[in-house]
Amino acid sequence: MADSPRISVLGLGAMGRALAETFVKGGYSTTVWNRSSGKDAELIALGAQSPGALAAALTAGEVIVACLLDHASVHETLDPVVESLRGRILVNLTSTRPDQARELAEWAGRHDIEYLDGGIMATPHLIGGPAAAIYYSGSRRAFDEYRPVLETLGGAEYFGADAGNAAAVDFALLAAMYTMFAGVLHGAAVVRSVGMSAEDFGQRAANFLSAMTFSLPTVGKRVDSGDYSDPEQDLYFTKSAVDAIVATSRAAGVDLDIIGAVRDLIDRQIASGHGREGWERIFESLRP
Ligand code: FVH
Repeated sequence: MADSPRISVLGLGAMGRALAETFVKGGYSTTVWNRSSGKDAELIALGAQSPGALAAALTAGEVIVACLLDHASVHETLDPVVESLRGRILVNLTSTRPDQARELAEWAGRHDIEYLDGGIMATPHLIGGPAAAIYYSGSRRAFDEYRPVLETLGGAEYFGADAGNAAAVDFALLAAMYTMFAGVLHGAAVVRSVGMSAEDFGQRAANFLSAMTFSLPTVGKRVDSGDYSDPEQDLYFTKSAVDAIVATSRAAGVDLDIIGAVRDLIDRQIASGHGREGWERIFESLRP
């Protein structure tokens, strides 16, 4: 594409390769670099440049997209070549914690590098398609100017100048995902006692949970209001259900760590005198 920004992608793991391939196929002049050799062959065949030396890959790009293992590997890679980054846009799609994203933004600022931090909410095969979303925070100017580049990879959403914001939202969603998946595995352990396979249970859980998640924004609205009166389901009701689930799990010989944690959150709110209020009030136990 004439006049479109030249992109350099650092890191050719599963995700970096998907990002680079999407840029090449999107018509961008794309240069790639990876710590170890041999991961660039398919990209070169598609039309990417791969000069070998990191400094050469950096100077080839106006926008530098880093997708490395972790925060430490970003510093390990970029610290020795920081002068080659001066005046460029660094889009860091490596998964980092919010404090690490802020540290990188501060480091970038000291070296005259414009910084955008990104959290990828997709797996490699989704990149470039409608199901891919990437959350960004940091330089608003860079996000606005390079938005078409970012949107090549998937939906692009901006979460503010604080570079740590995107990582906070990313990790909050991952917290929701991991606890939900752990809950499904708890259920799979329970149904093994009645001879159901985990695969069979997994399909039922997918159907049931998909049907239930419609209510999540309403749950969130109630939490935001801080008003848990007039509930659809109060904490006493929820306690009787969860106590029965705990007893069923115990009888099936299943560890109670996961469901017991939910019961404890409910019990704390009831002990504080909120039994007649909505079950969503367990949110208040999570942020004492
Ligand atoms: N894959 C996914 O589904 C997830 C989706 C959500 C976001 N993550 C994050 O993306 C980062 C990269 O993930 P990845 O899947 O590409 O990971 P790998 O295939 O393991 O590739 C890792 C690349 O990082 C290079 N690398 C590792 N350590 C160093 C280092 N010290 N210095 C320079 N490069 C390093 C590694 O190079 P090599 O081992 O091939 O030489 C790979 O290019 C990650 O933050 C995910 O959390 C992906």
